[in-house]
Amino acid sequence: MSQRIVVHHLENSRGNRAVWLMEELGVPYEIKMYQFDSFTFKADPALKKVHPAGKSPVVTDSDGTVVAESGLVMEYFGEKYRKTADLWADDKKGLLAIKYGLYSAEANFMTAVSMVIGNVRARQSVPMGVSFVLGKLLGVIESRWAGPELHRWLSLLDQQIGENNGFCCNGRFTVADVMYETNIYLMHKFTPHYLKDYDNIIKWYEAMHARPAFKAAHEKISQAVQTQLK
Ligand SMILES: N[C@@H](CCC(=O)N[C@@H](CS)C(=O)NCC(=O)O)C(=O)O
Repeated sequence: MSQRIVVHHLENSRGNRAVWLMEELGVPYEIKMYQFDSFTFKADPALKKVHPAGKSPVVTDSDGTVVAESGLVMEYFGEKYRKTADLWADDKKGLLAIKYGLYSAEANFMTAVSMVIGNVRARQSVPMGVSFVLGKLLGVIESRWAGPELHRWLSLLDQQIGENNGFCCNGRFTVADVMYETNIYLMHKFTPHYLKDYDNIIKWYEAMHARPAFKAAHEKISQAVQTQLK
């Protein structure tokens, strides 16, 4: 069986990573759009027919292989196309650095991002009467645990970028940059004040968004939303 790669993408989701990756790799692919349920914020159950986790991103390769988890999508396709697009590494040190990026972006780092954003949004949405007490409690969680934890990962990323020629690792653009962009995008959108002291991250983030492949990915996602969801 040989067909095009299909990126199964939920609107406004980590699925952006997979589309951007395809553009950087320069391979033929198509986007199949799915929607979040506006009440439960869960994905369209149709995604479970592609992979039982039912989450985005999930990618069907041209031979029918299904790859779920954004980190694994980066690894599988980065490795597969390493000869035609240099987003991967062949040496042990380089591979470890890339894989560290793939694991850490979705593990502790994303947990801290979710905690802080969830906390800030919860404080904004609690009803007036309970907001004082609940707000205080959430504020303590953020200032004592989630905030410092997030700063730990932001400091480390900022340092990595400073030591790697303006990229996340290996002194050049790799799949790890694609992965971390979503973390910073979320911070930028919901809690930008957290980023203000991280000059390397801010410069890197702007450079990522200026990449032709990044722009092309977002253009294709907009077209897919228009043609498939509206
Ligand atoms: N660790 C997974 C997370 C995937 C994930 O949680 N995706 C969200 C969108 S950003 C999703 O599909 N949510 C819908 C749902 O949970 O039903 C990855 O990196 O791919």
